[in-house]
Amino acid sequence: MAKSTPGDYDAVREDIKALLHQPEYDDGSAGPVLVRLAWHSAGTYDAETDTGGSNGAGMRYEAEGGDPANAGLQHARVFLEPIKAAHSWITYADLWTLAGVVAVEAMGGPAVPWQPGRTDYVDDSKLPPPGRLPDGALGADHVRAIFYRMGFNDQEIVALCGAHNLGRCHSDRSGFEGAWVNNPTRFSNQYFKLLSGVEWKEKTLENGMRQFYYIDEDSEEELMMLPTDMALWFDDKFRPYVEKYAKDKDTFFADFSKVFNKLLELGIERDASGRVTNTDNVKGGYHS
Ligand code: DDH
Repeated sequence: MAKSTPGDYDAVREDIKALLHQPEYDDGSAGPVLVRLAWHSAGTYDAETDTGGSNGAGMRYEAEGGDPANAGLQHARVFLEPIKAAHSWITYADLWTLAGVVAVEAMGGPAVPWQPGRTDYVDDSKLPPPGRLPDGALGADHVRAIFYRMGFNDQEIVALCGAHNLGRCHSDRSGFEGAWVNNPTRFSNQYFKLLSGVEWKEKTLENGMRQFYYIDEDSEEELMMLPTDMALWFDDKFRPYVEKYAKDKDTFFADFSKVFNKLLELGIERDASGRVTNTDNVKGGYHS
């Protein structure tokens, strides 16, 4: 990996793309876990107190990284270490969010607008407490409570959850098991087609976790949904968006692009030129 001049984000993008192919890992791609890293780095945001969010890359520290919801994301961070080593000028907070955006597009998804400028300063007073991320075992009320806290509406919640077209659950990480779709390294609207189009049955895993399953007729592969995924289908206000995205891939892609960018911008303040203005408000913070 060649070193780059500060600000050469295209060089970083190229190196992220080159590391996505990981024959020994999961379904052969680092993409899904990188998307999850980007989401979890940002999804701690609380609009009311203006705490959490991707600024600060707090997951490097035990207080946030040790949240059980973040189990397994060390794989994503380790994948990105050679990139940080080659392009040492980029902040972790920018690298993690950029990697998610690059992965979505490289796996066939939409281009997502991405702006740099996040800081790695950790403001202790803004560190999110554990428990800010959603719990897959719960229902629609919980999903709304989590995403309304970040400032999203019902349509945006459904669009964001379409990311479960990617990757899989690991019993040693979340306790859930399996992939949502047949081709979990290809971004599409298949998740919504399955959610709305087939019959899901409930089962309890040996570890006591409850999830939903469907045996795909062609591949005979068992696919899964979390209780929170099913909640999008069972809930009268979420369901119309599931139906819309199942029918209309282009609208899903356009909406996902917008809302993934919004997620990654939570808590980032910018001036008219796009420069981040809240990188130095380090109250009792420390520099990494
Ligand atoms: Fe998710 N997610 N997610 N998710 N998520 C898991 C995996 C992945 C929930 C729970 C889980 C989003 C929303 C929710 C991705 C992206 C996104 C796993 C499995 C659980 C559990 C973890 C493991 O065992 O390895 C819940 C609950 C919600 C919710 O909305 C209520 C959102 C919004 C995104 C996003 O990116 C915008 C991705 C990608 C994965 C696959 C990771 C992998 O390693 O593969």
